[in-house]
Amino acid sequence: MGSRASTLLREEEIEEIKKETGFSHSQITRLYSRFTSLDKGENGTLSREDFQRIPELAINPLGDRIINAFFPEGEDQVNFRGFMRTLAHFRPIEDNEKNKNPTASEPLNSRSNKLLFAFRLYDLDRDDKISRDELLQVLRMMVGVNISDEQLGSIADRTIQEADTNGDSCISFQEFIKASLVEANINNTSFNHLTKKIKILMGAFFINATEANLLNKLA
Ligand SMILES: [Ca+2]
Ligand SMILES: [Ca+2]
Repeated sequence: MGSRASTLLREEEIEEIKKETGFSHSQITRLYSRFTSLDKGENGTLSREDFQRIPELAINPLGDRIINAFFPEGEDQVNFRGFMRTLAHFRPIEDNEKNKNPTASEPLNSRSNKLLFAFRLYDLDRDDKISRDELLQVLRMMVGVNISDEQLGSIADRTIQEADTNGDSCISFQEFIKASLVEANINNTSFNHLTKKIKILMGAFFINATEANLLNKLA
């Protein structure tokens, strides 16, 4: 067993995390005990391997991408504070209303922060643009095996065409926001269910609906 002291969360830390993330006191203590149970090294941080033990992430087609999002660039450990900051993106948007604090900066679970989080799941090379290749990689993870490369390619092309307003064949964050706001106007029947999936994938809804499960599983 690890030392007891390292598994205690100080009251003032809870307050700070509460302010920063919008989680309630009881959610924070629950997630802390989940965090420590995942922390097999008992050193107050989680590694990628620790995350892979979360069943919800292990079966999620984007699990690796989501796990990646917990880690600051170039680091392979995340502490409880960072863990909570990332998880805060998964809180439903409507929770903001309950804990409204007019002096606070934009909450991590705001629509635009959720979209930025989703955007970064695509933008692997972090050049602030989603290339055709990056889009294809995610599509491949999401749609499974029954779609030919050719079909996937044309879905990627179409999605980029739709979203790309400055003609650089990539999707910037601004274009991503706009594309996520615009309701489906593609109505080609053979791609219908897939385009729906892509729309869901691209919007904040994706973070809300699919990934809220992650929070439920953890808390
Ligand atoms: Ca990129
Ligand atoms: Ca563009």
